[in-house]
Amino acid sequence: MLQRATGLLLPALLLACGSSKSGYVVDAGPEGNLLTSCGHADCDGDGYTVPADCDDTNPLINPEAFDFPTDGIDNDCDGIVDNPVLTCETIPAQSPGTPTDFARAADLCAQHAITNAGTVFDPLVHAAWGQVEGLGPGQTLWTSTTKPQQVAIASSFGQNQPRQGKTMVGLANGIWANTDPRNDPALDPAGFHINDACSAIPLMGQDCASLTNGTPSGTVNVQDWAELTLTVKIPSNVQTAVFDFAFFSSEFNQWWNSAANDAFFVLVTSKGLQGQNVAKDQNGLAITVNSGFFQLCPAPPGPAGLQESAALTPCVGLAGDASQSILGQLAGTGYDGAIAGTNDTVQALDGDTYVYGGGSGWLTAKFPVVRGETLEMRVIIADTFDGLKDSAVVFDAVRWEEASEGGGGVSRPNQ
Ligand SMILES: [Ca+2]
Ligand SMILES: [Ca+2]
Ligand SMILES: [Ca+2]
Ligand SMILES: [Ca+2]
Repeated sequence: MLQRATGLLLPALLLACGSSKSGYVVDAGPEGNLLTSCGHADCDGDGYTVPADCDDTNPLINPEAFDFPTDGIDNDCDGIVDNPVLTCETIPAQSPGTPTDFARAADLCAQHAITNAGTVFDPLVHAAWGQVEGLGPGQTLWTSTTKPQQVAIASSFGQNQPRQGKTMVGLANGIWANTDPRNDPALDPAGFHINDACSAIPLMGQDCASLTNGTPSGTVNVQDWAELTLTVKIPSNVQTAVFDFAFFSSEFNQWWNSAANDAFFVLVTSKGLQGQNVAKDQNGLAITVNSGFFQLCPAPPGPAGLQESAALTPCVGLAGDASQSILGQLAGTGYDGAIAGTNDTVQALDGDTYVYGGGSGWLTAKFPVVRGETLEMRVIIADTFDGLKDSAVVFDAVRWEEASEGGGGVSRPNQ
């Protein structure tokens, strides 16, 4: 085919086809313009030929691209410029649904255009429930699987609505949506635990430190594991993956600033990451009751006596931090300290009265990806130390950005 080449385009075109049999041939056109022709079928090297490739000069435009809805370009070559963003909830035939149903609830949707395989491009390659294995007491093999009662495709959680579409993923390290997560029993058999969770999961140094309140250690144990494992094909024009989540824990505030903190991880294995967590605070620690995003009021590290109800009364479960809208995001979740008919304080064994329950509020995580790569995301919530006092997470709106975000990170979206 013939293409009109500009001075800017020509070097790129020559480079793109330099290794081909014939490459671009450059001729003077009738008006003195430079005309180029490509001597083979896939001039931009994106694996697609005309007409499936509706722009064979641009490797970012092809049926495996995501059609960004505001750029005026038919990025995915389905013949429609700027397709509306799809949502793809499925109604499970049987509760709680398959891992694939959960991935669809998180908005990993088949797209529009037909690939070389003859199917619609689908960023969801595979979904599965995860588990963690280790040696428990007596050196017996122990496995904590994701149990059906720990997971839900949720249309709401308290007052929290899905960030995209009509449903979202709910995971808990106890029974999902229990009205009193403080008093939920452990789901794994009593006495079983993993003696070295950091190597069993596995977790890198900084991620392991999240489980041990900042002290790198291999001795922490975990229980009541819930994990949705997603294998994802990144669209051919995407350099940043994005998702939203909100974490809630009844460990707060009794177990604030201790190693008995539950944690949320999204561990990514890709061309650039080797199983590291991409949902972390500004200090690089996972989202736990000790992370920066959790302690919204007062600001970390908080005043002396934070463990006491008096210090937290204006912050959690009562007045809340209105500027962050967190109180509203706790209401009705079971993590808002408001057990029906009672107040939101609990007497601890040491006689202290503490406020229970809190959350991170909705957060947005971004991480760098390589265009067209296939990666694995392990979306995990787990108990640490023991299986008591639950935490929960909602996970939603997996989406893409064309530009590179550098190292990525977590931020609070505009409410
Ligand atoms: Ca092509
Ligand atoms: Ca192309
Ligand atoms: Ca399109
Ligand atoms: Ca577009």
